[in-house]
Amino acid sequence: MLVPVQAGYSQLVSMEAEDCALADGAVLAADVYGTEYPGYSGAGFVWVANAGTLTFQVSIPENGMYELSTRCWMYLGNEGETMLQVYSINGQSQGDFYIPNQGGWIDFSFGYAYIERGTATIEIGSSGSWGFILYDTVTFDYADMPDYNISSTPCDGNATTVFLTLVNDTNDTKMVALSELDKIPDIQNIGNEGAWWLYFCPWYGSFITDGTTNPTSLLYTIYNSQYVLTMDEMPFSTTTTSTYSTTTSPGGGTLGEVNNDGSINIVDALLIAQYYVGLITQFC
Ligand SMILES: [Ca+2]
Repeated sequence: MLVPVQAGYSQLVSMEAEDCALADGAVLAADVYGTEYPGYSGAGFVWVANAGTLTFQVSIPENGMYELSTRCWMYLGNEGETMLQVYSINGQSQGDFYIPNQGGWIDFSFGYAYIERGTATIEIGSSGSWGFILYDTVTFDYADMPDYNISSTPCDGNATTVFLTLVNDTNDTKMVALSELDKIPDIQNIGNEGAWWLYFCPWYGSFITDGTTNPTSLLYTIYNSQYVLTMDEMPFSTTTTSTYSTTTSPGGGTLGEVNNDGSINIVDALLIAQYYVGLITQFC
């Protein structure tokens, strides 16, 4: 069953952080060792020194993508430095998030997560968090995404979590890939969850041919998807690394040489792939 996700509902949760259940060292405060952090709302803020959790429960009305965000202040070190924070849904970590010190309160999004209908327990400051942060408010809402259709069959949530973690680790400045895998992610859920891996490379042999690890229908769908470039669609042979044949286009340029660096290589292929899925609109 496909369930459309729609933005525009009233916010599911919008609360003072200090109204969450606080544990493991998280405490309500109005200052930290006498230093004030003005501009908070409510009774104060939640001070998480080197450990502490904030927990709340939310009723998830339908399967879909949801977003957790917070107003917070990472107060340690110099501006620009970051501290790793983790949050979890129903006990499952949603990845590592490096919240920067920006010298004041900031609105920080923990990104999107696919959650199924029911009651979800959200925990901020889960195991692995470094702390040294203040939380003023917490917001949990439908993800503000286009009206994608969400498959009732979730893909590998761990794969999506890893993707988001890698993107966060590089401040979204590098592309990330599935260099090896057994099960190929569902292309619809890749789109739904925004986990746009640069490429995927499944193990060969029975992983492809047993009809179970990667069902034929999945292979057919993903290799024919408009969002997936297969090797035969590359502008050059991908089986040789020493010599490429080139073709001169009617306009005088060389087909496949999109960044004008004098050679046709994987960089051109990656640029074409980005262009194809709409991540860039021009090559130079
Ligand atoms: Ca507050």
